[in-house]
Amino acid sequence: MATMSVLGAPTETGTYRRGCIMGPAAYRTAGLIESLRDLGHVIAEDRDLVPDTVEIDDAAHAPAHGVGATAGWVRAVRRAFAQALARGNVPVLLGGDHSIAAGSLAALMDVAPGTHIVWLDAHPDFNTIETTMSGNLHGIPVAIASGLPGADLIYGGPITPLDPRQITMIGIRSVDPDERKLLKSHGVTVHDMRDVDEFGMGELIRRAIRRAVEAGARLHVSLDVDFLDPDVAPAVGTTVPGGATVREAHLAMELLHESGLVASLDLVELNPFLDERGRTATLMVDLAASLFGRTVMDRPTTTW
Ligand code: 6HN
Ligand code: MN
Ligand code: MN
Repeated sequence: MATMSVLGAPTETGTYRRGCIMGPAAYRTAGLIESLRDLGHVIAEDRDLVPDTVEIDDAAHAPAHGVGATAGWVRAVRRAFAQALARGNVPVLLGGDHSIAAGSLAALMDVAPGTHIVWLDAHPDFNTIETTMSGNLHGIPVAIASGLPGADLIYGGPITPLDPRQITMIGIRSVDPDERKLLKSHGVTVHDMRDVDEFGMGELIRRAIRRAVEAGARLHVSLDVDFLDPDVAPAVGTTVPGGATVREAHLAMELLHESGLVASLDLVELNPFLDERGRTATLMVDLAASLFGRTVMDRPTTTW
């Protein structure tokens, strides 16, 4: 059983569409805290963070927008997430848009630098402040945590960069042209939906687990709502058809749990304003419960 720090980061400055600010409240309404407690975990803290005040001239970084506000969130998240890790807690970060993962990833490199990242998303979020075409900073967290352009600006100081070879992305189906080049040149392992179709979700997750086992690394999971197919998870601004099914997502979570390596989680991009009677928030809570130990039946111990 784990001791957990549930950290809400109700931000939407990294996106173009309002509503993610309601994310943390929707997860709690959908029963996140009770679900984790029912599994035997201890919730040591459950609170929403307050962003730092950061003055940045947004106009100087166009088309990027909301730069100062996003930097303020990223810095506050980095500090709180690092503090939770340093206490030995499992941080569960509730977004908010995906820009806040720049904070959780940097915190991991501050406290547990060998950690491998399992990035479950329709998008790689590997644009830099220079390649972003939309200007939405939820498209840059992985790149800036890896020290690419935008890192100094957003973090306001040095970071220990993430080695992109520590990352496995699964579910990818929307990549920008410059982003594609960066992913290749930096050696990120990207499993697009074609890989999911061809090899199966279970095999791809097992590969990520085996890589972590070989490296002696723990795992951080970053779960973007749009990893899921929009038919089952409509509450997200950046829907892309052809995503993971409910069963594929649960299999991913259950295997990751069985690895015994998961030490932290981001739940991001939920936009409750776009939900249908809370079904997406409820599904995300069910997935988090699977990741932290809920099973239908007990299972024998798996070897990788
Ligand atoms: N997300 N690549 C697009 C952009 O605007 O840079 C989409 C980003 C989506 C962000 O998945 O969190
Ligand atoms: Mn994302
Ligand atoms: Mn996405």
